[in-house]
Amino acid sequence: MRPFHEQLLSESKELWGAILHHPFLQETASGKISAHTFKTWMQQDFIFVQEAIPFVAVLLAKSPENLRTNFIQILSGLDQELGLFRKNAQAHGVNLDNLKAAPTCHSYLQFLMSTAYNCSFLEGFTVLYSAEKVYLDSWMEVKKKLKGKSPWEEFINNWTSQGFQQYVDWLAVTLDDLAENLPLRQIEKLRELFQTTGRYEYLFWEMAYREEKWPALGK
Ligand code: MP5
Repeated sequence: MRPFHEQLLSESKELWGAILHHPFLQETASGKISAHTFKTWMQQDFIFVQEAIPFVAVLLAKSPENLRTNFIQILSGLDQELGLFRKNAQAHGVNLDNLKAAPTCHSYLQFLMSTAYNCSFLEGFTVLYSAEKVYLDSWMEVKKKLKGKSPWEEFINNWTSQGFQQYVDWLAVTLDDLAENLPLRQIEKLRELFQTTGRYEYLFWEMAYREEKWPALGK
């Protein structure tokens, strides 16, 4: 039988295609993306990575003992990634203080935290795999189509590095192991969470590209 993570990906082909063809990624690769739009993503993703720390920490608390070391490493990686954002923000004059999550970023983070707290470890793990796989594939697409030198190179390199690819491969095979012999009802729940996460990822590029904002209706 096909590994579970491959089944998930093959069921999400259309969604993945839409993500990879998103103008945010295509224009980042071609160099057409406006600096303002890219900086909007930078700010929102900084918030996302900051809040991914408690998400992963709750998964760590629920994780089987043999996976704890991996989760400690994931947490440390996230902390280092915040440094990458701070360094690039300074270089490009981007403010990272007192940011407010835009509506999509806000709901995606609510979804992550509610999955971490209210669902099983495996359900949270599936969400983590989906989010990381989207980032690997998205930035790989940018790298593949890249024309010339990009001012956003450090971000492209971060999510296309060998270390990141190995980490996402590890998530995939670990998910396959954990999902083995699971009752169909539970498999269905994992499928749904995988897809929902992928849809939020699509919306995240949309949010950045359209520079989504809360309506200005008073405080
Ligand atoms: C990731 C991210 C990847 N930074 N932002 C979104 C919206 N989705 C996925 O996570 P990480 O922890 O930066 O590798």
